[in-house]
Amino acid sequence: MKKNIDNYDEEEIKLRIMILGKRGVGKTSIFNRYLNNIFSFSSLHTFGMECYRKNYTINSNKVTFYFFDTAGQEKYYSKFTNYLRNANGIILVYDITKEDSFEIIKIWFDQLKDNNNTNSIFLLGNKSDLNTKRAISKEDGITLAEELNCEFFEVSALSNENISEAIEKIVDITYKNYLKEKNKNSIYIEMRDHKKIQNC
Ligand SMILES: Nc1nc2c(ncn2[C@@H]2O[C@H](COP(=O)(O)OP(=O)(O)OP(=O)(O)O)[C@@H](O)[C@H]2O)c(=O)[nH]1
Ligand SMILES: [Mg+2]
Repeated sequence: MKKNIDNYDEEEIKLRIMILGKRGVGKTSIFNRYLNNIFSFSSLHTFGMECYRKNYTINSNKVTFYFFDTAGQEKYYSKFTNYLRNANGIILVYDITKEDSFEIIKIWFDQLKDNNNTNSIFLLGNKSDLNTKRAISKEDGITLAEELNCEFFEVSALSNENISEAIEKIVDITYKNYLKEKNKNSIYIEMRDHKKIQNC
């Protein structure tokens, strides 16, 4: 069977996506809606981290995605550093009715960049159903996403607006970026090997 650069079978591509955001912005609800099509007004706070798995077939390749749902409570943040380093994609979520959840995104983005050089970073404004209580305009979301150079989506776990569209685009982009990175690495290895032979 054909092996990829990490010596895994081609079929065994496994990618990790982490979701981060302040307490109560709706991280767990977004995954619950996407993976199980359920929503609860009494969603419980996440403790530490939970992981969900979903299999995809993308361009005839089998890809398993692991979604890491993190707790928004600050005492857990330091524990995520190692996971962040290994994440292939990162989703930053804010609540469109809570200014503080939006303000903190930029700070987290800068910290993220110290731990992970992935280009697969996404910005999600959740609770778009609460339009009358909106504190962050859609334009502000778009502007921040442009500044951070990432894709932006407004979603609602409650009404299911844009949930699967956003997550599936995130999955697709993360996979494509992973392939780009992998190809870059194999070209580098080929060039290195070539040089070695020349020097012999
Ligand atoms: N109106 C509305 N409420 C939402 C939406 N998504 C989540 N909620 C509510 O917001 C609250 C928090 O949702 P969670 O999904 O538990 O939030 P979380 O980000 O996982 O919170 P932590 O695990 O504590 O970090 C719950 O009461 C949800 O019912 C949404 O799209 N619209
Ligand atoms: Mg949660």
